[in-house]
Amino acid sequence: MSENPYVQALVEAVIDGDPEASTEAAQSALDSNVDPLEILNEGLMTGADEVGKRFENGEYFLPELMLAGRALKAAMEVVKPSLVKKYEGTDNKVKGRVVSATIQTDIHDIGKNIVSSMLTAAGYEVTDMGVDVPIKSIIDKAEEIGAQVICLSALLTTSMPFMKDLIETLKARGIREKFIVLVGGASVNEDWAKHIGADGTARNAADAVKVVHTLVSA
Ligand code: B12
Repeated sequence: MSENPYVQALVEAVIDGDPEASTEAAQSALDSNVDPLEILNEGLMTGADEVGKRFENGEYFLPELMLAGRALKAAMEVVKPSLVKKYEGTDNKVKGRVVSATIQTDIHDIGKNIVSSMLTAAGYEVTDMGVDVPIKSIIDKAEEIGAQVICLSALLTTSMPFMKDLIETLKARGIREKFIVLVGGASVNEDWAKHIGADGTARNAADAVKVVHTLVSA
């Protein structure tokens, strides 16, 4: 838990589903020189996890989840430029091509968007296909643009199996080895990544960039 009062205020603003308060808290945290990664990991994600818990407990319902989504998006707009700046390379060389998407049946995009933005800043050419993207479209796009990496996001236990289906489809088409497949999202962990035969996962966008760097340069 962050000691910074603005980061704590951000957590509260997300829990309250208040976009104005989350924007203000995120800006104040940046103005007081809090690392944007701390704002993301300990402000936005801590708030999101608490909202998730309350939803599971039956204390919150869909309207509260939607408001939390708005508060998260609003704060992310404020933090994104600083986060992205942190990852901007010094050269303009493209380090690799990435296809990123939230997998079919899932519309959560806040985490996926920040992963895409940070990979772009770090020098990758990212084709972000959006949300609820059918696995066939993701594979076709990856082939079309000659991607080295496929980044899949899923936040629902019901959408996560489509990650496995995508990998199985790559195998069936005999093209599994052409792509590094990374999976992520709140419910995804190392065990799941291993279980479905993915090449890796990461708990947050900063680690996602590190994993991509490591695997692409291996
Ligand atoms: C906001 C929210 C919503 C918003 C989403 C708005 C939007 N535009 O994205 C709305 C209201 C639309 C929504 C809808 C639903 N939601 Co919702 N939602 C959330 C909530 C509270 C926050 C998600 C979020 O944005 N987090 C903040 C971001 C920054 O974090 P993140 O997404 O995890 O991303 C980070 C990492 O995971 C990682 N990462 C993400 N993607 C990737 C990809 C790769 C390749 C890598 C390496 C890393 C990586 O990096 C990111 C940045 O650091 C979560 C709770 C939670 N703990 O996350 C529930 C949650 C995901 N939702 C849940 C549910 C149940 C639903 C609904 C089914 C509710 C309903 N009854 O309708 C619907 C499903 C809609 C659908 N078909 O997808 C459950 C899922 C439970 C489960 N295990 O299946 C959760 C976990 C809440 C809970 N605990 O019950 N939701």
